Amino acid sequence: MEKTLVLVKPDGVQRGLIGEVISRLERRGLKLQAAKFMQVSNELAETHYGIHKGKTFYEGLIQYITSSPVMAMVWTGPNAVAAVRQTMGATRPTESAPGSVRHDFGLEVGRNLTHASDSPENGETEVSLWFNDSELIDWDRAVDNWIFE
Ligand code: IDP
Ligand code: MG
Repeated sequence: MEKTLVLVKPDGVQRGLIGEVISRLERRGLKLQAAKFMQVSNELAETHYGIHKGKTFYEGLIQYITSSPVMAMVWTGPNAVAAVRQTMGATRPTESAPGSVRHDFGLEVGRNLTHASDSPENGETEVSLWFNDSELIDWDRAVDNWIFE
């Protein structure tokens, strides 16, 4: 089943939105596999956002993600990547769909509250960057058959 890395970024943590984000993902039917509250190192930030190196917002992005703790999580489910990106909304809050997290809580792209992997391949890569295999819990959820076809 697809996996996706979700981060509640420092602004989401500071604003008390960890529970809100988890609640939306649980309500949707996605399944939690791992979670940790952590301070992101410069090294991890630079690896995670390596694709953006050289862009105008890169330095600010590294500063943002390392400025305060994040809640890092792995969520799984059918089409987990697309489902979570949809729940989070478009990168720019003013372009995100009403009802999405970035729409409902955000205004600026540089304070857009969450991260979610953008493809199944990047989901795998990001999950292994942020979590050890031993931290991923493969568990049976009683309602799985009522959510997963
Ligand atoms: P994503 O988080 O929706 O996948 P990306 O394009 O991968 O968006 O950008 C990574 C992160 O970099 C965004 O979530 C946002 O925090 C930040 N970012 C992207 N574009 C800008 C910008 O133009 N100004 C400031 N920050 C930006
Ligand atoms: Mg991205």
